[in-house]
Amino acid sequence: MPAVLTIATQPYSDQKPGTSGLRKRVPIFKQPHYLENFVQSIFDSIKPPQGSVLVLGGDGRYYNLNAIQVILKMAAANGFGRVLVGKGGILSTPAASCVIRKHGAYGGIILSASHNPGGMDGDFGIKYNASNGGPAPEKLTDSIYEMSLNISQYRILDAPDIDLEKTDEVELGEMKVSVIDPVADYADLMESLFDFDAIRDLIRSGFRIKFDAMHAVTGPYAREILINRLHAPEDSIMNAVPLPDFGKGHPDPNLTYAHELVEILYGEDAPNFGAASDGDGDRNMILGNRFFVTPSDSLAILTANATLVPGYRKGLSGVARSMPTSSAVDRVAKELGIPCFETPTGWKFFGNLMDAGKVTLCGEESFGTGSSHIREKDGLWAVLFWLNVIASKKQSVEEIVRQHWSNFGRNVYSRHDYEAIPIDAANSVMAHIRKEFEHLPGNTFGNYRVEHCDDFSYKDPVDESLSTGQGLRLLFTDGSRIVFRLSGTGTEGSTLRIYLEVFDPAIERHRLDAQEALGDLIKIAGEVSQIASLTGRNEPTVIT
Ligand code: VG1
Ligand code: CO
Repeated sequence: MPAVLTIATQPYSDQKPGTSGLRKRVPIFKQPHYLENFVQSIFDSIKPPQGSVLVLGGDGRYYNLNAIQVILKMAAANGFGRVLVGKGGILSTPAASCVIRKHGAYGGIILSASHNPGGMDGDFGIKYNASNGGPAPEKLTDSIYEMSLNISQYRILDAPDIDLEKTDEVELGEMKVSVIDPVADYADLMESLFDFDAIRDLIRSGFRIKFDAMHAVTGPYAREILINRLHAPEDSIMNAVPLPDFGKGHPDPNLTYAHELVEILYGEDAPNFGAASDGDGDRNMILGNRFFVTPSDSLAILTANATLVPGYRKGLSGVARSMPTSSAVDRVAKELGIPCFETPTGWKFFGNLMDAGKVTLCGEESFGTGSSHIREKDGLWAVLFWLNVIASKKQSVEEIVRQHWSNFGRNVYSRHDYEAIPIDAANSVMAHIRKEFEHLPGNTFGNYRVEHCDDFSYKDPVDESLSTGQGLRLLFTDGSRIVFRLSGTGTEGSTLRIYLEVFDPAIERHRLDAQEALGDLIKIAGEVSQIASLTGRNEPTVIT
């Protein structure tokens, strides 16, 4: 029997999990005991009962396999009875959530830095998901951080690496390791929710789709679901082989980073439908022929059409969106007579609402949409939902969106990101805005009158926990909004996000370009934040 080693270690001071787990550059993760410290801090916080089951996998980026071998040996030395690990070390974030729930695991560790670039000099990340399949709540991430600041030793089994390349069951000390097919459980779940016959008919009728896996984790999932099960032609998927550096790309499905797909959908002989997902498979971008669907609209449209999909035929118990997400879905919820919750950014806040049966669908402006089928956002699920709605309504993406706008009005929306600003400069912008907020209520900027300013805080309606400092909101009397927020997922300097929203009830103006329609708000945001003078930046890095 291999021996359990107890290794002495020193704490690091920078292991505070952000919006979704601990995300750092690879060289930081490679420091002595850095990964081990964090993993031991997770185990010391969750205190797994002897014999518990753990799910383990990642998005295939550089360092994924090294980390998995370490975590397996640490799990064996910390009393786990079994680990379910994806073959090749692969598990998308939604698939991991699915596997945790289906197999009644105590929890799961997902190795991913999501949409951040990978490779030797790229980013790496690790997050813990609880037995409901969802991201660790703040209480738990705080405890993990606390443990990491006080750690003095970790436990690991002295054993050789195991073979992750074939599905098999092997022993690691007293623990069992099941190397599982990373796709099967997830694909079965999708088939149970959506009308695969109708989608197959749609594709057989000549409806052309293009899915860009961006050389990240969704490649094998898209192949099994879209090609093998839905019989889409081979050229319906692109960049479908996961690579450790994502082919040097930035696996972030938006108009800037998924430009290869965007060019195809806006080019000659474009397909009818385009979609992309991110590094770990939880995000989605939806495109029609020469048409972009904003994620906030997508959430509203899926909500309005949910009963067309078998898995949601009985209706929704409620919906939720993160605070910066546009209020398009609020209008739909009102019409359907169901509750709509507004949570802070990040998926961890949706879990309690779903566990309590209060919401069925939820989403974020950052290309994240999902439902209570798991406890993470889910990229391919959103793609299949759209395909199911299209198959049922027999309309194009653009027709569906325009009809939605004429029924509900349009929440014109955009996010401007200023990436990698020096931390001090970003903090001074936020401090400046806070100060401005003291005297802004009642002021007018052209046609816009400020109704209210605050720093968003949220009291969880289920466990009553309070989360403060979740974004500076500038709310106008006509329902328009500007939100300023610092990212919790970047690894270089600070990323400042500015979220802009106006409501446009008039169908005639719906052809206006979003940046044009938001022009006044963009100016107000610049004036209130003084971002140009405080950071030297005149333009956002990314506009979505
Ligand atoms: C970003 C998004 C947020 C999302 C988070 C994780 O966070 O804005 O909506 O939940 O990424 O997404 P931030 O703190 O950088 O704004 V992912 O695909 O990591 O799982
Ligand atoms: Co992601």
